[in-house]
Amino acid sequence: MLMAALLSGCTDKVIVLDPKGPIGEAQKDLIYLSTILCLIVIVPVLLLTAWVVWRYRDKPGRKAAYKPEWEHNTKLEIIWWTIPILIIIALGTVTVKYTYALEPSKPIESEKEPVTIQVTSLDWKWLFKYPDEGIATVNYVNIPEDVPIRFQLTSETAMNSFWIPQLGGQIYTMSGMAMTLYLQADEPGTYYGSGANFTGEHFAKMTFDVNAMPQEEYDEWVKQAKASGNPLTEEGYEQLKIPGTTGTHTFSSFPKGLFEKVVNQYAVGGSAHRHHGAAPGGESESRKEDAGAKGEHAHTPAASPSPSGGSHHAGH
Ligand SMILES: [Cu+2]
Repeated sequence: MLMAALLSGCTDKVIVLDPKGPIGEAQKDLIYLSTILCLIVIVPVLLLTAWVVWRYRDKPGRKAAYKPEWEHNTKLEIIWWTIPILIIIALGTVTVKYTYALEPSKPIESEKEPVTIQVTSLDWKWLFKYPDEGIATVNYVNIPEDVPIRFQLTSETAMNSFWIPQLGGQIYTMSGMAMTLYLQADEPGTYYGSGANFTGEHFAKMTFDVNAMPQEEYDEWVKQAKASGNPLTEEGYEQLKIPGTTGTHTFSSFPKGLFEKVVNQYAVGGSAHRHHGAAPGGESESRKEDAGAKGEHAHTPAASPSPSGGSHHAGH
């Protein structure tokens, strides 16, 4: 609960427990379930601790038997082994089930086609690129409601963490690799987004609004953004890379392949491999159709001598 209180940030609501999408909803259920299972242990233990200390305290004229050699009681052993084993089995089952169900790169079931948004964390701003629409934004992101959003994420600089608490859990943005995260907003609204990983001086200013809106409104916004005549150029991107803060921006276009270029910038000869965040049950098949597939996960050759190299992932 203290955690929950801390996660609420500056609002009066605990936003993590007020989800507005299917992923956040499922994660809320998991938070409640595991909290309840833990409370089954914690509450009796704390109460018994206080009671035992009081009940068996030393006092003048005590008549309790003195049994320093006592060591075994079958009935007690059965009680305090069975209950934890059952709780661990329940907690384990639930966790495994949700871990697979909520795999970040697993597409959200929907009859609507997902919208792809490429996210890049910079010092200290967020760049969002819409490869299908050909537009880009800085420090805010508009999405259609009730449509799965496929976020592809990387970092131009230090590792950061992309988090929209009301839509779902955080995922890291890392330089030299791309992660995939599916989220969806079930209702229109403005949701708080943030960089949840300390990245230096103006880290606290790396917040952004996620505006979920009806499809027609979204389409209208895309049209307006395209017509705004404010392209993000190569030079413009170089400017964005300079550490500093900035407001929100809307770009009518962006350099083609910029996301892939950022992801592959440390890979010599563009040799890249991918596997992080692969959907359960077949990383290669299900990922092939991903846009920017080559950038899905690249490591520097120094760390990864062959594209299929095995052990270089220890540590993340
Ligand atoms: Cu990796």
